[in-house]
Amino acid sequence: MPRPVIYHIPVCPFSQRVEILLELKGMRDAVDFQVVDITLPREAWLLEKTRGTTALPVLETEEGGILKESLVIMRYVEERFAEPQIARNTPYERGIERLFISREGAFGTAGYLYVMNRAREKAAQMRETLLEHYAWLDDMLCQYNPDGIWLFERFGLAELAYTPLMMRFWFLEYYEGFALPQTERFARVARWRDACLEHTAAQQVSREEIIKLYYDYAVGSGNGALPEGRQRSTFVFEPHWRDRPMPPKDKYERIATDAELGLI
Ligand SMILES: N[C@@H](CCC(=O)N[C@@H](CS)C(=O)NCC(=O)O)C(=O)O
Repeated sequence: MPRPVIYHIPVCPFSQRVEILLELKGMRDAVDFQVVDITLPREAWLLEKTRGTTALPVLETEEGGILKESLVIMRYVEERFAEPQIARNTPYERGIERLFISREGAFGTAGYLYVMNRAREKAAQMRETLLEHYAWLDDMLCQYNPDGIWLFERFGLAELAYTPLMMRFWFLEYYEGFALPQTERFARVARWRDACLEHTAAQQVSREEIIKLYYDYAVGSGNGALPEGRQRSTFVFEPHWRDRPMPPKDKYERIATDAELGLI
């Protein structure tokens, strides 16, 4: 049976959104996920499909139609495989869901800039910026479901848009010592975050994997780029991340070698 294809980079938070959605629907096999190696230049056939852009995921329909942007792909999958429906039922609740999701880009950027920062004196401000986003999420959760866990009564699109990003932010705990303050201001969002991280539909990646693969981000090199003095990216497929040691945490002091990271 022909199926839509998603070209994706393993451990990418954006394609994980679609994986979670399919898992919630019990339809993991409805889409064929094809892995692209982020450490190599994109192949010409793929660039032809995307008209030159390199960001993934990209979905290709059975008829050859191309869709980009994980939230667009998420809505396509939700509508194409309509039952069971994961989006909210009423226009008003869908509006709240969309409003909640509307900050995912700024939230993700805040966390990624923070982990990639190499100027120690800027770290406190970056932490503050990220905390402001968490505070906004807290306020939304308090407004729409103060006593519950999720934004509504179950894990839905709002949760699956943020969960992969909050999982990547394990790199902030490890490399920056970041933790949500245990105060009233963050109590509601902490409860939501903890439940999101543990949800059975969202277990495609592990903390150890993220910490090991994103070491290069922690020393300022994103998207498979090589940090100074290194020959191999922490995103290479071999050696497998399980066989590598936990990376050093001293990101402001130096860049670890390929050997130290278990990459050769
Ligand atoms: N806003 C996009 C972001 C996609 C994105 O940044 N993907 C990363 C992988 S996690 C990527 O493809 N980076 C490599 C590149 O942009 O060339 C989405 O939601 O799909």
